[in-house]
Amino acid sequence: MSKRKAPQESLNEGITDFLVELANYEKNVNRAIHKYNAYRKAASTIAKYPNKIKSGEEAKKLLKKITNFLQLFTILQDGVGAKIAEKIDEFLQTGKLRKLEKIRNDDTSSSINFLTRVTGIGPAAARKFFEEGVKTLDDLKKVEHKLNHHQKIGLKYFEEFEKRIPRAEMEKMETLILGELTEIDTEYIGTICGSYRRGAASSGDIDILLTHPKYTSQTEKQPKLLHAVVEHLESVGFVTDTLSKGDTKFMGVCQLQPSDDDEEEYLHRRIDIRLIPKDQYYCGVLYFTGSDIFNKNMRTHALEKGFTLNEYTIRPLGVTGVAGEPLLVDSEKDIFDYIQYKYREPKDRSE
Ligand code: DCT
Ligand code: MG
Repeated sequence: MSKRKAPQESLNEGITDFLVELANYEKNVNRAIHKYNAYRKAASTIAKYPNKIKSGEEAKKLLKKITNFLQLFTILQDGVGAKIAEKIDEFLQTGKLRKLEKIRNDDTSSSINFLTRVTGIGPAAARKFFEEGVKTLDDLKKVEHKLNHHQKIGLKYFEEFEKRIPRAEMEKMETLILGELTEIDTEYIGTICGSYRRGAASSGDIDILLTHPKYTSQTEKQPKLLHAVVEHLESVGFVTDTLSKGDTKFMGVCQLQPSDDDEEEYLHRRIDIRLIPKDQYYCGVLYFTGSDIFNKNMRTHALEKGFTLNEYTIRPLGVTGVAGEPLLVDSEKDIFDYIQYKYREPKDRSE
């Protein structure tokens, strides 16, 4: 999962920027995940609005209109709905937000927020480091012995991981990875998911899903299918570091080797590879294509239709609310069909 989201371009960029900044503050500093979701949802709804918003009231109507009952409940419960409208008014009238100015000037908030930008440092670790007096990159370097392996790599490549990956580079990596897969075993199926699959101009990281017809949820675990790929990608010099390597999930670092006509070296990039049983592959592809907001909306719709959907399976819910056996899925479209949701191409799944 990438840490730095691409800014949303819209007529209301000022508003969506401050909503995203508030969202990150709620997640990283307050660990208030519902508030984070409510702010993200508001930002993404406003980003899609084709007019320039002139008042908080206008935004409030917009949020109400598009928000379905379950999400509205979340927003009201957190008291964010009305407060977002107030903030938009303040921003439109004064060009800034006192709450954000305060957060930015507050040593605790700004330090914790900063530390969470290092991969491997979540909100809890960031607070712990802060309480030990560690606030900056230099501070982290001084206490390197206190970092775990993942955090050490995060620190080592901090500047590189902050940079988003241009689509042209993502395309090169896709060609390389899919080509190497067939070198190992022609039966591998791989998909680069995440924002790249949604057609984004840049991506925060590379999210690869992998399956093989010989591996299903009924067979034994087959970690070798994953490890063979990782080792091969290491041997060709593409995978450079490992953050963690389990039976079904590899998290690491990769880098393209420059070809003769490349002027510059490529940066180190975050890469995740997940091995998924074939019968669960399309639920996985759907989930890891996202966006996270699209996934939330689709899951809510599934529930309304009496199904429970996650990254592994779609299952019908009985009258008592108990989930039944997983349904057969052979494409993403099958999942949309089960819940009577109009099929959306990956490029139309930003929310
Ligand atoms: N995902 C999700 N819910 C989350 C996090 C992730 O549903 N809380 C899914 C949707 C996207 C996918 O996993 C990959 O996550 P990211 O890499 O964080 O998102 P992205 O859309 O690929 O964005 P980026 O370009 O920043 O990597
Ligand atoms: Mg991604």
